[in-house]
Amino acid sequence: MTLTGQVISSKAGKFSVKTDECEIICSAKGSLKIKGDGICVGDKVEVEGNVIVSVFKRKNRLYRPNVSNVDAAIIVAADLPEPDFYLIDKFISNAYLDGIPCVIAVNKVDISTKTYERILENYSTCVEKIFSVSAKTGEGMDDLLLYLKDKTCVFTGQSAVGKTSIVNYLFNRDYQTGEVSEKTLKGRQTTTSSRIFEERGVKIVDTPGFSALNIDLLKKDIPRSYPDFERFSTQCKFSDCRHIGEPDCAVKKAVDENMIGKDRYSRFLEIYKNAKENKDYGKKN
Ligand SMILES: Nc1nc2c(ncn2[C@@H]2O[C@H](COP(=O)(O)OP(=O)(O)O)[C@@H](O)[C@H]2O)c(=O)[nH]1
Ligand SMILES: [Mg+2]
Ligand SMILES: [Zn+2]
Repeated sequence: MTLTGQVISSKAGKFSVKTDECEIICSAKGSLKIKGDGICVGDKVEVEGNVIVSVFKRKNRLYRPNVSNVDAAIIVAADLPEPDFYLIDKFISNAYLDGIPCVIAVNKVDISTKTYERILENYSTCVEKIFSVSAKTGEGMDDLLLYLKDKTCVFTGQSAVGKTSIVNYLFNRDYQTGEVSEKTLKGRQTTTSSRIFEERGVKIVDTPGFSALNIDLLKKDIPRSYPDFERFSTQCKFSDCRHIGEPDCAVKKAVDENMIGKDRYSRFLEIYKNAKENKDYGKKN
């Protein structure tokens, strides 16, 4: 008998597949594993016994983190650990290239709203929406929940910003969370693999999040990976303008006229300068 379901988590070559009736731990048919793209959390699959025998065509696929069939990515940020704007920039670019809309949820606003204000300044024109929330007090959660309703959203962001805490709050659960180390002020990685949680029409993919090491873009892709540059870049003199100093660059002009943030643009130049020419990283987690 063949069942259909969705991969809700994966670990060490085993996949949890949720069907209408039950959850089955599966392995994958050999030919699926070697097909290059593999199987990822979010995939809709066909199962025979305990074996995934086929993967349905994906609506989309995000590589960092590795998930498919999502409606949006929620970037979670907070005061602590301090936000890394380079990471957020790169994440937005990656998602944009993969065709996935982004929103930002600034968590821990019970401590301070400083990060929320900085995120508003930097990203208002880059993402669909910016929420201010607290998993501790529940502030802002109604608005976030309204957005999440009837969607599948992947939560991403630095460790310890509170991704799992938000899932716990929304679903009234008690999944394991981590601490921000007092010594390094960096987060500990508590969530070690991605997993889909589902309740009342809300599907959230909780992930271990990203770090500087596992999110990178190719140099050639960067100039067209900025959603907020798009409405200007069509007017650049050269259709392949990289916006790094070419004549009659409409993006640079927009920066001079404060239509694009100066900080966002200077980080863009830095990211471009440091990007790799060639793909020497694997497209997996
Ligand atoms: N003050 C405050 N602390 C929070 C909030 N959300 C999470 N935390 C704390 O931040 C730490 C990391 O949370 P966790 O959910 O594991 O972060 P994750 O790594 O992004 O999943 C934990 O100690 C939480 O108690 C919040 O809204 N306010
Ligand atoms: Mg977590
Ligand atoms: Zn340009």
